[in-house]
Amino acid sequence: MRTIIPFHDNWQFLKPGSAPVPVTLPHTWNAIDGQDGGNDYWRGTAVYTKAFAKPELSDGERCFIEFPGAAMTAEVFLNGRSLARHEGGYSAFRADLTEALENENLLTVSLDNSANDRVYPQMADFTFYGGLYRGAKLILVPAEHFELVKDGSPGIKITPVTDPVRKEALITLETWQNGGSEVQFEIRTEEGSLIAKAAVENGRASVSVTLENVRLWDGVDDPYLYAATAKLLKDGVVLDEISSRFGCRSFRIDPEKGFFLNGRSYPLRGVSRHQDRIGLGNALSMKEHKEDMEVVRELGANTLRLAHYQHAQEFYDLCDEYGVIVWAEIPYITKHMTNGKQNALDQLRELITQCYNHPSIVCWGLSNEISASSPVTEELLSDHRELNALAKSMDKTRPTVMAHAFMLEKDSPLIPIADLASYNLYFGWYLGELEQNDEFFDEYHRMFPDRVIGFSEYGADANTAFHSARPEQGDYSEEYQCLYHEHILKCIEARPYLWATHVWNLFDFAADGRDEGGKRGQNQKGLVEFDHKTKKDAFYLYKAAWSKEAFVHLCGRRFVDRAEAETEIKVYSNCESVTLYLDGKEFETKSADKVFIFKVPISGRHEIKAVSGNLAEEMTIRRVENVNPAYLFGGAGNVVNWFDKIEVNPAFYSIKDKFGALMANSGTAAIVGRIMAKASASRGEVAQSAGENKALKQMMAGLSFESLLKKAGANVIPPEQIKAINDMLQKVKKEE
Ligand code: GCB
Repeated sequence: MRTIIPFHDNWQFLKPGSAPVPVTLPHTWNAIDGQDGGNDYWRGTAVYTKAFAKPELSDGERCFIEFPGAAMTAEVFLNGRSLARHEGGYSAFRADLTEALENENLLTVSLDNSANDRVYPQMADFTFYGGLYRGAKLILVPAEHFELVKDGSPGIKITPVTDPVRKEALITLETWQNGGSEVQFEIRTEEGSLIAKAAVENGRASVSVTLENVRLWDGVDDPYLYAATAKLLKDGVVLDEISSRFGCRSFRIDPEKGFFLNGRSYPLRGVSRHQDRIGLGNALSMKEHKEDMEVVRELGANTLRLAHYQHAQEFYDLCDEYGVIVWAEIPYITKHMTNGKQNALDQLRELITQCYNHPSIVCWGLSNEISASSPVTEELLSDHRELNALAKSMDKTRPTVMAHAFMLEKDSPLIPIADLASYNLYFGWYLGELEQNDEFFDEYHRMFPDRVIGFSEYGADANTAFHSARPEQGDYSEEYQCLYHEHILKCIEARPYLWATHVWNLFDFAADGRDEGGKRGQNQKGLVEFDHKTKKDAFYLYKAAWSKEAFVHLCGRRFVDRAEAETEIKVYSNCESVTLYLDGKEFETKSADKVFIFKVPISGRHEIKAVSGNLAEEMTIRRVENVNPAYLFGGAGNVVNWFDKIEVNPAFYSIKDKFGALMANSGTAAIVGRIMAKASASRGEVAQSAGENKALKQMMAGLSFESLLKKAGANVIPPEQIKAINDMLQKVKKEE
């Protein structure tokens, strides 16, 4: 039988040029500098060491070490002997320490998160934290044991094929081992136990059993989990034992009607998650995982895209337990690397091997926005074909998927390589108008009615310090984020063919290359702030759409100072009607679908209360003379009003002209080019490199320079500078 020994304490961490410090795992060395902006977090090779006494091993027992996540490239030494090397910071691996063990031991793990051209990710909009951020454990096993090393395998693979109508499932159980003669499988059901035995042949054992009267794993409504155990036997003696949970469910995806779970329509509506948190980096423990899941449950989402890499097993376990359907993926992202093919294949093989038994996972993501800064070449296509074939060879039960960048042509040969497609669209935030999201999907669906299409990312940044009575794209206000999501939610609800939709993102997360919207080092598209606690107003819009728990939420609680004689009070609720009270007196009752808007005259300080049945929320607002400058991104001056004041002579160039026209004139191209480079720099290196994308350039050419400037935001290009740019452009005469 095996013994698991947690191995988190008494490590020493050594970064070149610094003295060693004692650390407890999980640990990352970028918890602070990876979140504070500047794209200057330390990336290099650091070393973790741990001294330990030889664990007691009897009768040829072996000692393995497991690292559930070691970022990014790891080499493990015991007493100076190199025992394992692993490339990829998000999947687990194990090493057999036995042969190198002495009475007193020094374990050394050398970790490297520096830039290279081989290991994904190398370019992406998130911080590539380095460290032993998911802890470590020792596993002591008998000489003959279930597989531990190959691709970080759990040793057991469980494939349920479920017929939800007949309430029957054929369960195939397989194990791999280096010895023993027979494996005894046991499935615990509500009625008792089902036991089946299989002989070990060439290191593998396998049985298939039928479960009758099966209780389904039925999404958030009833995510019932079965437990299976495998015992490795020799001459009737149990040598090793492992177990895993599994769920019995079936699903299909229809290009017209979307996702079906266990035979019923089950539209997948949810959010994406990154694995980090302010102050902690990615060194999370079970406490943080559970807190994150509680937020998902409050929201009422029934799906999570666990982006952009393999997440912790603990988190997939929580998804299994709460019935949240998962899109799992590897970090083959943004930029294709000629030398990265093997690593992409390795990371996919490990993802599928390690995560196969989770009923929550329904698809394997091959790549994300890979065309954002790479042309779609034959090499890129062929890498995707190989990844797809690998996934198919390992898993006959789940489709493959890719998340595409909006500038990827709808008829690109990349799209049909995977079974499913989804697009990341940011019309209404980075550029373009909100309606373009609707148009985009309608056109795709018209062009390819037989293809499955989904909405893998959409979002708008919001800083809860910023507020506006006239919210505008690019102002980072909570109110614009609300308007943005109100539009997209309608877009989604009107398009049941979208097989899955995922808000980008549930939480603000670290992207050290970013410096925008009043915060350095963060992507602020979260519905919840980076503390994972402060919920932005837009959170409650989705809660109103998805949660069954009745509530009323008053928007604008942080928007205390109102400069208008009549202010808008918005309530998000899943109740049918909401009554607003002004200073204790009933003001108005409205019926609406999720979004209740009241126009309230104000003069001084007012108590606002929203009530539905016995649910109520209160807040205070007050009338002020001028807009509170602290509410405005960029501080002084309302950017929006400011733009309206610019007057131009149409015979000369101006910011009102199309970006393409300004770039076509050598006199204006230099001025405009420099400004756009500055704007994209504030959004990190992904935006900078995407700026080179041909399709993106074409799309931008058709937009007015003014609209691009607005989107860039006042912090990056202040109003005075825009005025100066316009003055310069106005000196260049247009040709007849
Ligand atoms: C994307 C990427 C994601 C970014 C997001 C953004 O398309 O897939 O990693 O964080 O856009 O916010 O720009």
